[in-house]
Amino acid sequence: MSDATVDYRPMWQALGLDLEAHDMLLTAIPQLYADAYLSQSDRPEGMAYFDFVLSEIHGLRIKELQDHKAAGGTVIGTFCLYVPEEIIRALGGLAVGLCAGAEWAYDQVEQLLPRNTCALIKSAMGFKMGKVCPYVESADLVIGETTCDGKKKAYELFGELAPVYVMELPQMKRPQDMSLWRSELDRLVTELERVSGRTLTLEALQKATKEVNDKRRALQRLNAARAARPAPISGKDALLAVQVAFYDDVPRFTQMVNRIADELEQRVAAGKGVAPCAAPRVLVTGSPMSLPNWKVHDLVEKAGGVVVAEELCTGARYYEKLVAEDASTVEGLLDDIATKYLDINCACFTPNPGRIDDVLRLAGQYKADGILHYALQFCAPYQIEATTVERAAREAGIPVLRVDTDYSMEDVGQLGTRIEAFLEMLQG
Ligand code: BJ8
Repeated sequence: MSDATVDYRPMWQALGLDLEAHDMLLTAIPQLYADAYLSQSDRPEGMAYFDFVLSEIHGLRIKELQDHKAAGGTVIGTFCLYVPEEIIRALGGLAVGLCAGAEWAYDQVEQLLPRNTCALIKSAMGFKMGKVCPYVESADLVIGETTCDGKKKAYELFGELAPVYVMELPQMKRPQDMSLWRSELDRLVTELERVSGRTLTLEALQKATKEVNDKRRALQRLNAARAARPAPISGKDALLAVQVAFYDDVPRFTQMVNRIADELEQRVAAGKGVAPCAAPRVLVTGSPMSLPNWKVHDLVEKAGGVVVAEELCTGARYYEKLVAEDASTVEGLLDDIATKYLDINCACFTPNPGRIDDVLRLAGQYKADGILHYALQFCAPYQIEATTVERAAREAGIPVLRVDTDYSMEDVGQLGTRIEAFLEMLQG
């Protein structure tokens, strides 16, 4: 995962990484990536950018973060879609997603957290405790949020290992919840002003809002092309683009994704796809899939299906909604940011009818033949809400497969068999 011609080890050492353990991580990921990604045929040429980003994700990108800090900026770690990147950027911060998608140092983690904690939380804690994540080690501040009980409580322990600030996220969407949420944005501004030593200005917030909106617009374009039959890009590649959106330089990412979108639009016009027209089309919905978690997409696509959309935080929930750009005061723009973010439909909210609407709408828009509901084991919000999603989808006549899994590879054989049977049923 790094340019062999550049020696990043002094940088990793200065960040306090456990170099031996980190070497093991850097040896494992490229093989997994090659097996899942580089083995695909007919990939869009623009995906070469993402191959490069992945190869440098612990190298060049970390160097960029250090350069940014040396020039007076900050690096802010986040774990949730509700944390507004616009405010972080407007105060000279670079936001980096810290959710992790691989098992690491679970032996240490399980001394702090119960074994039956979701893989996302255990993994994030494991990357920190195992000292293998240069992103968390670069962070001047980690922003948590009161979403699910697991994360909420884990932040208390995480705060013993890194500087953590927790936003209070309401669990309902009534007017009084919006007032609370809006006041939380003011608290966040104060905290980020403290950490950065800067003052929030309208100009900086407008610029950051436009940049982040442009990133989302580029992802909207890329994903809109997936509605075509045949699909012009694999689900795995589209998932990767959103996963990388949480780490990459914003303007560069936007430019590269727009380039891929141009290519996909040409492919659609030419009727060129990555899977046959008859390949069963699957919408995936549920818990987030953080890098390098592409397990379910890989299984679906190796079994002959194609994932055409994700109702996930690493999918449509991330890029579909934009912040209104016309406010002329800081307060007004913060109101618009609050509105956009509270409109995300996470299963941590109750009730959460917007997610059901989103799932059905996306299934129609992307011509999905079936829905795969993916939940991490011990993720109560998504595991329980799966019942509501399944009921609504069946009423709409859309077949559903429920998959509860984790980051291990132990269930791959059994999952593969279930997915193959589901795809056969969709074709029959
Ligand atoms: S907006 S989905 S990123 S809270 S998988 S830790 S919910 S037990 S990550 Fe999430 Fe924000 Fe919602 Fe998205 Fe808990 Fe479930 Fe684990 Fe989860």
